[in-house]
Amino acid sequence: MNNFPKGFLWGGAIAANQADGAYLADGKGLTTVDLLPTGEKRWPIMDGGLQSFTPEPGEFYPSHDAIDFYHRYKEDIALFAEMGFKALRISISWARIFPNGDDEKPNEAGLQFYDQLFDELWKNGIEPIVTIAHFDVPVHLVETYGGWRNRKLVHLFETYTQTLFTRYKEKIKYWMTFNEINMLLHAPFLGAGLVFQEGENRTQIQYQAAHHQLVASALAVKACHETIPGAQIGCMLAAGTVYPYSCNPDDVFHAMEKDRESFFFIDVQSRGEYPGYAKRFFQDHQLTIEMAESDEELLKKYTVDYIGFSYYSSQVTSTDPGILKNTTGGNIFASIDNPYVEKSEWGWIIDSKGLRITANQLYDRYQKPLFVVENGLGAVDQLTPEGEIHDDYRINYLQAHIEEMAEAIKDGVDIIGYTSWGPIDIVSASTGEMKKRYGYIYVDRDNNGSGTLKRYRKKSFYWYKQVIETNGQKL
Ligand code: BGP
Repeated sequence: MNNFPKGFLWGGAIAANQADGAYLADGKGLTTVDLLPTGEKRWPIMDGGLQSFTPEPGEFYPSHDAIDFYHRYKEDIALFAEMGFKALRISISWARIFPNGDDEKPNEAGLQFYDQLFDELWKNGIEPIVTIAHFDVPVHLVETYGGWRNRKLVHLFETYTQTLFTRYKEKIKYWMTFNEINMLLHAPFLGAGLVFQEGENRTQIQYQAAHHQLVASALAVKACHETIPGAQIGCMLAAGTVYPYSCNPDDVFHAMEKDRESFFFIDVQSRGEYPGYAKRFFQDHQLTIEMAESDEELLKKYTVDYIGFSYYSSQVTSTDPGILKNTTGGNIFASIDNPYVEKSEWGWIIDSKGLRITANQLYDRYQKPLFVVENGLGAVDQLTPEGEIHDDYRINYLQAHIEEMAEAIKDGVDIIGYTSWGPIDIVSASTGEMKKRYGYIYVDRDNNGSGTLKRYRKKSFYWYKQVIETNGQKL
């Protein structure tokens, strides 16, 4: 018997830049993700390495239309409601509210869009969970201030968050500050609007930008608690425990260091101070983080209420260069092959037990409620002539992960909800592709932007409906 608590928040998670489209509608400004084409240029830009964004003929920008959730959200919410969703995690696009990021006044049309979206969700009995920043920084802030390397963004973000809390205080209880805050280290343009110039010390800039986001996050916690009594505001980590390749103590220590590279952010957001190992890292690498006088106090005082995290895979690491060279799986979840588990078509390790391990690790470390806000399998789906999709592989993945989440709950871990990633097919963040699908709902759109955008229920749609109906008893 699984023992998911009563009121467990079953649902799904999407992000504005991957679902909405309508990229310049109703006064929205351009964001960083709007500059990411599919194809070979995508990764160098996400990595902060490309300084020219001039489009080349024939380049395709998937975020510009995405799946047009902006205009079709009512139809999509009806489908989520049919599955029995208790919660939908969405993100607000900063540039819909402040088109340039530093405008004097917010864009009323943008604010109204979210009012309508939240009302529609509540009408359907679905609790909206809001991520305040999910990868899309207004381009103007990158061009004018250099993105999050500049402290000015802390204050601009404060204005943005305060605007949201004031406007939506009656509608939103669960907030999250920065999606996968540690992604700033792996995809700095995506995570923090960073573009590096020749010869710059990347690491220095990344940790300075991280400090700014950490302070901005603490200020958001403060404003949220002051504005909305009873609201919960969390952080969000791209989690996934790192295994040592061998029991060689060097490998074990290295795996711990890799884990800490991510935990660093949550140590600050949840425990309220820079950990000793980070201070040592800064010293060893001659990094100096500029802080304002009040920063340490702010970080200490305004820690998060819960820990949101995404879990897609675990990783394996080693200190042996001969073994390390067997690393595959792209830039974000690159890992040495793990012979005990399978891999996805994109080379991401599929390790359901890793979710139980990760959840236990996070709970041991922070002793705060956890929220699994992303999990899922990116796969290629085939639409049959009858309009069906037999995605048993997806069901198997999710089933195994939900089972391990149930085990973690039995271990005593406090988990408040599960919003699987991309309940409706959306644009892939890492590749910009449509063919990497996560949904219970298929969207007729291909990698080049063709397709009717029609929605189809996959086999997993009916499966997940039953999971929710039985509160996880029937998997
Ligand atoms: C996380 C992001 C999401 C999402 C997911 C799946 O890193 O928070 O935005 O897209 O990964 O990744 P992908 O779309 O690259 O398969």
